Amino acid sequence: MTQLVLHHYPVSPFAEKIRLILGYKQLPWISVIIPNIMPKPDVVALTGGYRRTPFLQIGADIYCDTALICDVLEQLAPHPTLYPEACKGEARIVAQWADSLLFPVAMAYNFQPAGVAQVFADATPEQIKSFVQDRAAMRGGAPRMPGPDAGAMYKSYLRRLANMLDDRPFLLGEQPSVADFSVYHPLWFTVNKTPVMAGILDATPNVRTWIDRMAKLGHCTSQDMTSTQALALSKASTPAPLPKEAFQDEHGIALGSEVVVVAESFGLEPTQGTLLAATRTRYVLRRADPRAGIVHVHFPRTGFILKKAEA
Ligand SMILES: N[C@@H](CCC(=O)N[C@@H](CS)C(=O)NCC(=O)O)C(=O)O
Repeated sequence: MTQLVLHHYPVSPFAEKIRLILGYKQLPWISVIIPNIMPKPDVVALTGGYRRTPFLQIGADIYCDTALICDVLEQLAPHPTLYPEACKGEARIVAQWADSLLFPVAMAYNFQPAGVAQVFADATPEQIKSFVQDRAAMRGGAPRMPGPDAGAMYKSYLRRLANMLDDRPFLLGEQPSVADFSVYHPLWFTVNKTPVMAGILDATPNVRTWIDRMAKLGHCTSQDMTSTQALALSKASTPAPLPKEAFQDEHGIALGSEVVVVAESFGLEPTQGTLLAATRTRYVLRRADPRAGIVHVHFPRTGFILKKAEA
């Protein structure tokens, strides 16, 4: 039985996307709680640099980015599907819209002073300062969208979602798809982590009902593991056979080259390793770490940049 180890922390919206998919697919999982700001030495030992949350570990294979994690979970457990045949293109497109456009708007709205006070109710001023500095560095110093502008955009987005839900229980039909999980996670944050901001949903009651419908999918069951145990698991494991799909060379970089993969935005910590596979949809890098052993780190092509490592 494949052991699915999710590295995450409770308030992470993108982690909630994956926790709920594990619930939908009824896949039991192992929970490793990771820090929400740098430094993350045990994370980086496994990923080689990538620091975003969540990532999935299966033995000595590390899967970065929730879009790729969705594909991995779909391969392991195709039913119920995240990509219903009738809407598989729309499902991925709406999911990408939600992860890249709805999410930052919702979070800029949620992180207005009243929401911040709720999220950080138990934090010290130093912890709040460290969090703010960490996220500003992740954005490359770019300011967060102003709250009132984010609020106006969030309202428009919620109206569009309400229109989609007028005549169906889920965004694209009778069953949930990956689109529902990507739209859900920022709204989950509004309702559950910054409830003082949740009045914005009053104008779209069918979105509220849909949130409740999604929440009922649950998280299946999980067991705790420490990050030290996760590193030992990786070291004791052998990476899975490589994907069989053909090599797709877009860069003039041969397999076996030393490369660097970095996200195209937000969290630009590079992962360096040997390029083992570059399929239509993903890269696989091999790296060696004293604590994690030989690890294969997987990235989706979408949202990531591949370069030859500097000699
Ligand atoms: N495109 C990424 C986005 C992940 C992301 O931005 N996650 C946030 C947390 S919800 C993050 O990494 N924050 C910084 C951190 O946890 O260190 C994905 O789909 O996995």
